[in-house]
Amino acid sequence: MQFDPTLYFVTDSTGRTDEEFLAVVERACKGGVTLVQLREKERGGRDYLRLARLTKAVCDRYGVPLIIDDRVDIALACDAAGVHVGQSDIPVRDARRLVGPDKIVGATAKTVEQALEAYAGGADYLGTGAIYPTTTKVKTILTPVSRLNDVCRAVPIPVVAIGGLNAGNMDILCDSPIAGIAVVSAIMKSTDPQNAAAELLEKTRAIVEKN
Ligand code: TZP
Ligand code: MG
Repeated sequence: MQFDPTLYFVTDSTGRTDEEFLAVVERACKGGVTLVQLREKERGGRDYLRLARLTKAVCDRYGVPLIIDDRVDIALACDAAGVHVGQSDIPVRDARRLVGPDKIVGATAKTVEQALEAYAGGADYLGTGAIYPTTTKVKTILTPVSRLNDVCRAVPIPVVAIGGLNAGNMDILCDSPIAGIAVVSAIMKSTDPQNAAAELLEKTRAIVEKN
C-alpha cells in the first residue's frame, strides 16, 4: 500500500472522551498529517476495536491511512491500513504473514541490527527514537541523531524520527535523511492541533526534500 510518512501523528486518547479525542484526530487530519497511528496501551481488545473503528471513520474522510499500534487482530478487524510493531510485540515477519502483502507493516528499530531484521521481515517503514526525552513513553532510551542517520542509510524503506519532537526543536534533524517525523504531544497537547500539524508538516517537508 502506498503511503506518505512525512508527518505521522501517533495518538494518545488518555484523559479524553471519544468526542474530544476524535475532534483532535479530525483537526490533525485537516492540518495535513499524512499518517495516523492509534496507540492504546490500556484498552482491552473490544474497546480498542471500538475506538479504532471510530478513528478510521475520521481518517477515511480525509484519506489518511490509519495504523494500529501493537495489535494485528485489531488492525485486521477494523480494516486499518496497517499495523505497527515494537521490539516486544510479535516479530515483523509474523505480522506480515498475518496481514498479507497489501497492508502497511511498521516497526520500531533503535539500531542498525534491528532495522535490518525488520526490513528482512517485510517492514514498510521504521520508527526510530527517542530523539528527545519524552513523557509519552516512559523508560525510552534516547537515540543519538548519528544512530538515526545510520538506520536511515542501512535500509531502503522510509525511516521516521520520533520522541519529544516539536516545531521548535526539530532543527536537530536538518541534515538527517529521514522520510518524516512522528509526534504525539506536539499535536495531541496543542491548543490548536490543526495549526500545529500544518506547521510541523511544512518544517518536515523542508527537511525531507533537502536531504
Ligand atoms: N516511541 C519512542 S518515543 C515515543 C514513542 C511512541 C513517544 C513520542 O511521543 P512525543 O509526545 O511526541 O514525545
Ligand atoms: Mg508496541
